[in-house]
Amino acid sequence: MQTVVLAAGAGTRMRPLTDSIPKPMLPVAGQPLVAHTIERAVAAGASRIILVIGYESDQVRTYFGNSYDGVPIEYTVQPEQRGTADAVRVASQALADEPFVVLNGDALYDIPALQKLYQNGPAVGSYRVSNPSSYGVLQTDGNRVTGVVEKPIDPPSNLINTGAYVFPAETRDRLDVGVSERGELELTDVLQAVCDAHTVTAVPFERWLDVGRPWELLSANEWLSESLVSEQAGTVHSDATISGSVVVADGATIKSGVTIEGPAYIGSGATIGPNAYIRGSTYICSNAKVGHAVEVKNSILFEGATVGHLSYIGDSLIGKQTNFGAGTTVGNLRHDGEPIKLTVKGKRVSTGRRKMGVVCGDEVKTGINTSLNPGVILSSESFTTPGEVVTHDR
Ligand code: TTP
Repeated sequence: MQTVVLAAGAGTRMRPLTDSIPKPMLPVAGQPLVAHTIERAVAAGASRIILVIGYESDQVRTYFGNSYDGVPIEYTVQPEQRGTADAVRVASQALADEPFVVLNGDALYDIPALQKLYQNGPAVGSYRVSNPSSYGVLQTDGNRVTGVVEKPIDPPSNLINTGAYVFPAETRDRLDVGVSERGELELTDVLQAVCDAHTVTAVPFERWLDVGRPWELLSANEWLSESLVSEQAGTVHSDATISGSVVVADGATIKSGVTIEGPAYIGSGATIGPNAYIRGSTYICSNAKVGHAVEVKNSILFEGATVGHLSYIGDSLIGKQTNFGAGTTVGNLRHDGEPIKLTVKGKRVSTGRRKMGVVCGDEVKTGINTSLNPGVILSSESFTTPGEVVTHDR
């Protein structure tokens, strides 16, 4: 079935990680986030992908080209991010007069449920949560969706909208919606109109993740690392110890005395060791370097990031071309055991995680023996002085 994947957003809640990378291209378990969404769509029955792009769109085009796994990819550009209904309206010009699927390009869906969704249109993917009030909540009558309410104080169900839809062909005539309370043209208003005119089925997802904020990128990496299949295309020293599912991509080098406990993905051109320790859902992107006596746990080191000597990095996101000085240590746990908070668009937000380290933009430089407190955000091109203890964002 023809499938629209929404990937035009600027990803402002992900900053500084999205300073130079569009959110759909953020690295997760060996490939960009939206590649996982597309891979899942293809496994579920997508016959053609229409990718809506906008912010830093060239990076998306360059990565995918004209197809993914034999399925053609076409691009439509949404010039201004006016909302999800507007994004689908832009894509609708490329749609054939047939039912179509819409997926959020920054969401991950479990494949069996996505397959069911493709086979049961008109449909919307639902996910059961204990705190529905902060989401779009589905009104249901048995399996039938009768409506959707945004962030209700008194939610009509525990089923939230996952941003996965199968729409009837005539929905293309319903995409001109009014501006919502939050000032956007929203697909949920389209969904409401479709629910009024058709029988729309709720298809429950067992697993679903909306990747909007930095710690959700870590969660995405944890989830998708579960299905990594070991591969050793790169060079692995005979004195290195590798266990669990570990991908050593072509051109990667694992030096003497390194221990890697998978799942882990070591990208092409990356160098690990000597004597480094990598563990727990870690993705070392291409051309990144992890040197002597460095431990990296449950983290993503973006392209070209370097942690040269005597450092600890836990539960962290380290931006492109960042350089950590020798002895840089990341704190990832509060002594009172409370969940770590992070600042998102100026507001302190609980990550819900007991373990969370730091979020670093591009080209950050830390001085030797820098200590970074849990939940600290370092903006792109910022630096710390030798011996500094960083307790606040910069
Ligand atoms: P959001 O996560 O709501 O928006 P965003 O990606 O711009 O992120 P942020 O709020 O942090 O700035 O978007 C949901 C999905 O819809 C996501 O895959 C991006 C896509 N989208 C578009 O394609 N066009 C749009 O105009 C908007 C608002 C979102």
